Amino acid sequence: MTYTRWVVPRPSPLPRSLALLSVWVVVAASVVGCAPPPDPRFQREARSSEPNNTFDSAIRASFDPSGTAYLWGLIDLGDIDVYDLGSLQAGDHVRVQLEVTFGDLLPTTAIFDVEGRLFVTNPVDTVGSRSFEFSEIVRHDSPHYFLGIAEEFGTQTAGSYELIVTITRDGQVPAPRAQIIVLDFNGGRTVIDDVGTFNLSSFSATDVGFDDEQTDELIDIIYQTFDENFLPYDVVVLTTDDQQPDEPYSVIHFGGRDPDLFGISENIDFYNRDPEDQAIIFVGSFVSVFGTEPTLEQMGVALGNVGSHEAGHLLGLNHVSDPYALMDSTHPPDAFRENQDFLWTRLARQIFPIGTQDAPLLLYETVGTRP
Ligand SMILES: [Ca+2]
Ligand SMILES: [Ca+2]
Ligand SMILES: [Ca+2]
Ligand SMILES: [Ca+2]
Ligand SMILES: [Zn+2]
Repeated sequence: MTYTRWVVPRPSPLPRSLALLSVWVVVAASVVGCAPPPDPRFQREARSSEPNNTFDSAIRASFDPSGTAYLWGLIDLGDIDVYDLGSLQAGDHVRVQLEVTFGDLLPTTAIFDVEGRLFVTNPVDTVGSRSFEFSEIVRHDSPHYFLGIAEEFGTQTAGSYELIVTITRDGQVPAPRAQIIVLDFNGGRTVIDDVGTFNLSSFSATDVGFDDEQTDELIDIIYQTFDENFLPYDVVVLTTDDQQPDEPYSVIHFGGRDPDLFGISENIDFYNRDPEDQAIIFVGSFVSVFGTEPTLEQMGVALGNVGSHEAGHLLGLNHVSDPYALMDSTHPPDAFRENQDFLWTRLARQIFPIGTQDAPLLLYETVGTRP
């Protein structure tokens, strides 16, 4: 899976609206006519339950005594179904099993707290799947958690689903764990799991249109930008000039070029299960992409911010839509040569059509605060 921060063209939301009703009728009729009736255990989303497209209009999921809810519903083009899972406490374990039972629906799911802040989504390796499961441990108490289902962004698919949500109570909350991140400017053969093998040249300021003598100054600006972005969090930022740490560490490589990408990360590693994952910043992609020619300082800030963005993915953060946020994926490149930070702001529509991501909270829950 590749995660980029290239500007993604956004289709106009208007033309689809006319098609909605007819597609609903076709899918609904087909489900009634052809699909087997849902298992009687499943709580059926009735037409009268719609719109249930927001946290405020969520359908209350009913759980059996063992803590399992069986939910059945229909996603029409542009539809979102939101279920209220009720109150969850830190340490509760939530397991989601989703299966598309009819239609061409490519589903995506996300769970949010009462403030609409993202808790977890289905993992990136389930993108394009019609059946998947995932689980996660709740990090903070909330009187309501909400589970949303929608079509994957831009797929224009629809269908019915069966959703089984199982909650196991009274578990342990994993303690936040510090993370070391090494900024690697040396180049060389770089193997990134599930992504590919790259032969990167060692970093030079000439890669981004400056003089070779400015390389050390540029690296210093990149380091300072990166370190400033992670200042509140227990993330130790090193470069390949530092002694190689004994503990596990993640690596952000700076080198190479790619026709479509500024950077690529191994994963969106929710709650940082893997402390040894990697990302690449394709420095050659930063030439001739800005509205005006950047200064050396602006180029260093842009490289440091995009490096921080990829590191954010390696710590579990998703894309948002906000030019001041490091995890932004929807604004032109000029945004990331200015100061950006990890912010609580709205999710990119590509991730989920409603809700926010509180990046500072997720980072505190994942790596903790810097001592
Ligand atoms: Ca629905
Ligand atoms: Ca709905
Ligand atoms: Ca990681
Ligand atoms: Ca910043
Ligand atoms: Zn990204």
